[in-house]
Amino acid sequence: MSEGLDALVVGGDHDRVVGEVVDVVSRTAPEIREGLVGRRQPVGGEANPTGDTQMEADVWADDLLGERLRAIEGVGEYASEERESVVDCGEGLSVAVDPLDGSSNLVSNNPMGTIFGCYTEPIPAPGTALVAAGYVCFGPVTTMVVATDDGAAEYEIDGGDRRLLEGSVTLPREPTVYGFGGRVPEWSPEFTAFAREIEGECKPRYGGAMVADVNQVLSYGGIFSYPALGSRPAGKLRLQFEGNPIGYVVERAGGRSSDGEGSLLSRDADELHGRTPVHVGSPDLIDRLEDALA
Ligand code: AHM
Ligand code: MG
Repeated sequence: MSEGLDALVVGGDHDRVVGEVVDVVSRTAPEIREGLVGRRQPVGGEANPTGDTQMEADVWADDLLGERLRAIEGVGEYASEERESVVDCGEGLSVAVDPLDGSSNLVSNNPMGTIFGCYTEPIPAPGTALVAAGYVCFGPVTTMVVATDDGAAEYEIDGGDRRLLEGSVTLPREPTVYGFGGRVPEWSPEFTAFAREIEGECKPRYGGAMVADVNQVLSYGGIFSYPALGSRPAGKLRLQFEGNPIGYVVERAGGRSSDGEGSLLSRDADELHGRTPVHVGSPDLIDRLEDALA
């Protein structure tokens, strides 16, 4: 296992499996990055199981990660945002992946990421069953944040190597940036009123890829939300592949996550592709948001 991860204890028998999952995701990241060339168009205009446009790179990255993660002894299930159903592969941890989060940014060549979560229960599972989660951020350089119950660490990925940047990622207390998804007329009056307050306190930074938008909240402090919308009362983002893993990472970095009422991690997991409003960031701002929405 690379430098730094051993500082993050997963516990029990899960250490080795989580370590291998992290290794596979980080070793595959440079290949995914290179393989994006020539795969930036939609797959014959088709939609993925949740109705969004599937890009050629989405399918390709899912195949690559799926094949490698399923081969790990101790991975019992593989689930992906790009697949209709969960793939059973034996006994062990259930791994949920969003192979290319924010892949609509392929068209405009903006940042994207890969998200993963390791659950101790069959998927769909609640966030309380996560023992590790993380993401790769394909920005100007490739970085990775990995969280376990012990905390969060950030790495730079250079070729096949994962180099530790920060062994204890901590969300800055002072809020600086915000990014809110969806069209403003679709927001509830309560969320709109909260957004007006935040606009006076922080700088807008919304890029259309949650991984990159959350990564800057972890870097500078602030808040990211994809709220409930008039046309989508459950919001856009999926609990298994996006809300839970990102909520887990932010909480382990000292922030808070919320579905508008309480931690994303305590939300019931009823459907594989179920959606949820997602709010993550500095604890004070998430407290204020929950008060505003109450
Ligand atoms: P995807 O996983 O299919 O790429 O969709 C999720 C992405 C998130 O990364 C991002 O926060 C959101 O969709 C952006 O949506 P919008 O285009 O409505 O701003
Ligand atoms: Mg996504």
